[in-house]
Amino acid sequence: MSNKQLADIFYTIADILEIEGVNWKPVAYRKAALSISTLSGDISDYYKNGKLERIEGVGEGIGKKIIEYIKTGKVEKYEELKKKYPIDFDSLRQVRGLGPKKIFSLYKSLGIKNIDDLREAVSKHKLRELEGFGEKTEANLSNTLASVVESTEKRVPLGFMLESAENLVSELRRSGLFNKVEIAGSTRRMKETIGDLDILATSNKPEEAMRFFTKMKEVSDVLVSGPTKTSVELKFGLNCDLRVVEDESFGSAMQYFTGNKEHNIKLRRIALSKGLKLNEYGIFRGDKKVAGESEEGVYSYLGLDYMPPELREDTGEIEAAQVHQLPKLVQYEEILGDLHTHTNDSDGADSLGELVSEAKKIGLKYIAVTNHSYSLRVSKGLDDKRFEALNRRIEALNGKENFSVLKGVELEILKDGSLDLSSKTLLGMDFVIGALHQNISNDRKTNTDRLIKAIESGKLSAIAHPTDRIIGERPPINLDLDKVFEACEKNDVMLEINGYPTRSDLPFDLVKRASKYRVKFSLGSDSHRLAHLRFLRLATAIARRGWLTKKDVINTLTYEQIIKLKR
Ligand code: DGT
Ligand code: CA
Ligand code: CA
Repeated sequence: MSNKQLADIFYTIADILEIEGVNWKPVAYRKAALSISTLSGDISDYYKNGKLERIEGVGEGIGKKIIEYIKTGKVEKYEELKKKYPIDFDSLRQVRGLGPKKIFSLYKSLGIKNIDDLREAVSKHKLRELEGFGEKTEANLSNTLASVVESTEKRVPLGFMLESAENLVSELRRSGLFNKVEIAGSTRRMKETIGDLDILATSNKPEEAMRFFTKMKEVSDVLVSGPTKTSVELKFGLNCDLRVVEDESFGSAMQYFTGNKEHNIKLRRIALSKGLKLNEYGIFRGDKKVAGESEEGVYSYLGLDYMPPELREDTGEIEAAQVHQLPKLVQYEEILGDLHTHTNDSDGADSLGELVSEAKKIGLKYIAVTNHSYSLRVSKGLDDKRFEALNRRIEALNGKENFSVLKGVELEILKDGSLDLSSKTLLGMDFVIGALHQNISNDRKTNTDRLIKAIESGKLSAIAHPTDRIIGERPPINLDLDKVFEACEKNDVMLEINGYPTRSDLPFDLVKRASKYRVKFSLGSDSHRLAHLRFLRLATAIARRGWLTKKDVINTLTYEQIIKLKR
């Protein structure tokens, strides 16, 4: 029983209701499913604390289904619908270009129930004869299928877990049973998704300390228990390894258990080439330990500059550290504002006033309010007139108490590459993020041309979540990214790094690739409720993982500097 399973049940109910032509309900189920899959705590705890209705999109009807699931492990309506439609929607939904109706028509005509059936049908060229498919669609599907994420690997987006992980560490520290407690592993590297949580500690009372850990309220099950390593399952849907090491090895243990594996292997090779041995206990010359207490000491003994955890992915950081050429990464504290947020004027949960006061509270100097434009009907997009009114409200707020708001929009790029609002409205905006959300083709050239036409319009500040992938849900759009980056360079259009956990888009490797062009990056949380503003930190992490420096990221500029940027 988990948040994800329940969310999948609701997504499937939505898909089936859509096939049956039911109005509105599919949207409601999808909204609830999205909220549930992004909760930071266990859904049953929300129920126990009487907080179900506080979850966005959960009203009375859906609330009842959640309670039914918590009590019985099942949702009767789902079981009924599944009997009528024995289709694996969870996997087929991940294939870009396949909506519920297409999935159903594949089932009706070819008996396709899951990804394997679909792969087989595509390889036997059975789709080209079907109405609404054809040879080109078949070829595109064949490409898309190759990149569908295998759902067997259970990884969770870092952003949904980070705060819970940090709270857990704080609690361990407060117990007084540890000398040091630190997060290691992929979480310390701020990797976009994490497989499990690794925590390192030192303690004078390891047995008592481990006992404290296994009894914590966040722990649902103890998998392995010992004085140096204990593994548990956490209620928020993640396994966690806690290792207790000696104080004098803490630095090498941090180095080793932060990884990643490839980075570690390369370091060990360097150690060997210098006649040294490197492991999680230290660096050794023969039997003599020569480093290991601090992580800096480990790197410097190997002749390497210290590198921030975000860089440790073996993508050139070790070679750069050998010749003192590591980039000076943009710092978390240098980010002054958030350049992608929504209010309840479109599909956000909170009002402009609430969003602004929360942003101030967490120390930001400005935000861009970037609600959806008219054509994104599911998100209550605004037309020219409503933007006009909203912008007047923003102007009235502006400049008070050392805080500023940019008039912005997350603008639909229409099917033919034209823009969704009038030139007049767009000229009145401070920050325009162009986005592809609808009518995405499987054809690379079609998508690329469409996006480039918008980039060349001279009206965009940035491209929102450029690949449009959703982790665990759908692969990136089929795009010629180098052409897109080149067009951005030529037309002075920025690339967004969207920190919303399931987006994390651009991903870090593409950030690094894009930075070879003369382009700037804008960071945004894509916040749809107050608590989401914290995802800006995840966008900064991706910028750092993509080797960006202060001058690459425009959120390091002041409000006055940003509104002066030419567009
Ligand atoms: P994850 O949990 O899949 O998100 O990724 P990590 O990087 O946290 O990996 P995990 O939890 O398996 O291991 C924690 C760290 O331990 C990893 O970052 C590097 C180190 N490590 C794990 N396996 C190996 C290995 O076979 N060789 C070396 N040298 N280091 C390893
Ligand atoms: Ca891990
Ligand atoms: Ca681990």
